[in-house]
Amino acid sequence: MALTISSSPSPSVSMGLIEQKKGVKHLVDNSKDMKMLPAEFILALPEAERPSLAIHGSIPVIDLSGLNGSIEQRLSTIHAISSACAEWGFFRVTNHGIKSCMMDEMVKVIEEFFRLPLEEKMRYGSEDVMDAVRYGTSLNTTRKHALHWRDFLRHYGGPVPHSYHLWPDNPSNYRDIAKEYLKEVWQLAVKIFGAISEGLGLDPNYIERSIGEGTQIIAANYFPPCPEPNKTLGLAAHSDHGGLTILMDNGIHGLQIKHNQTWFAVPHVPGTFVVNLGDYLEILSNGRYKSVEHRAVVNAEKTRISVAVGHGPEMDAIVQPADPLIKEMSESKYRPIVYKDYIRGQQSTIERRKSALHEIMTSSDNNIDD
Ligand SMILES: O=C(O)CCC(=O)C(=O)O
Repeated sequence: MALTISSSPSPSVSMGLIEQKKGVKHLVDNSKDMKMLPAEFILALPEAERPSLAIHGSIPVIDLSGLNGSIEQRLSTIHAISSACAEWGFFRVTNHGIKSCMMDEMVKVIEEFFRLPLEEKMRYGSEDVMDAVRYGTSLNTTRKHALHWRDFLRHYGGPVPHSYHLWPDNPSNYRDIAKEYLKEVWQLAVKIFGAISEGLGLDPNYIERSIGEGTQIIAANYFPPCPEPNKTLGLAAHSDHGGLTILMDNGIHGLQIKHNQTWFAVPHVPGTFVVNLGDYLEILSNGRYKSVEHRAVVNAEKTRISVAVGHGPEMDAIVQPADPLIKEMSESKYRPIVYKDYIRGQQSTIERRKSALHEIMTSSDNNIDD
């Protein structure tokens, strides 16, 4: 079907639902002279929330080699992680043990996937947020709200990836590369979970035990160049539902995080990962640590690719604060909820931000997040 996008500078250009579902890469590839953003993508962003107004800042940097060093180095690294979790909810890790060539290979195969013909990617098209493998676009195309300038591929991973046989088989090396990458990233998450457990005064294996078999979800995001990047977003402000997300990108800037009510642009640093806390850790820590709102902005010149891997408990786990922390604070600040119900609720909200988390808070006083 022909696109209804016109190159005329009319603010009313708009797309049909079928065209929307084909995604933004398809849209850009088929509208060479697009000067204006189609109306569906224009987000009502308050002036202070405009992507270009973010402050350039730096998040804490943690050298993870300290966790394998002397007792003093280990304790000082745990202390640094604990402070970063309490103050920022975001930090960058260096000396994490994953080779740069493996990171590069993963980004490359993701890029090859998105460059496949649309019909090939559409084999994985799905709007059910719980499906094992999903290719899609925006945040939720079934809802009547402004679209986001992003296509994505998502699937489960895990130390023993049960859905491996469903992962994309084109590019032909995708499964092998993703399996190896996700295994290493899982081990990294477990290592950081251990340090966070200790920093919370819990047994070092506390979080690892709480997640059981665990859930690992990869979200590979593709953000093509956008004609009016200041009017839309690649991904709206949201917190992640899991415990820890481990993120890298292809070197093109785009991640912004909300800290002290201000948007900060997080620069790309080659060979490092950006790690952030999700809602599961806010709940488990009984609010001592906060999950942090973040978003992806787009740009007019270059395609950005980001690869976010989230780690949380197994789907049927009951998510609730750790017992020792409830005792310490004499209250539980969050109502228990089954993890998969939490995900379903969070993924179907229109106003993402931290609205799903606010729903399970026991006191409205807790709604101040950062
Ligand atoms: O692209 C980014 O930097 C952020 C990605 C992200 O937040 C997500 O996939 O949930």
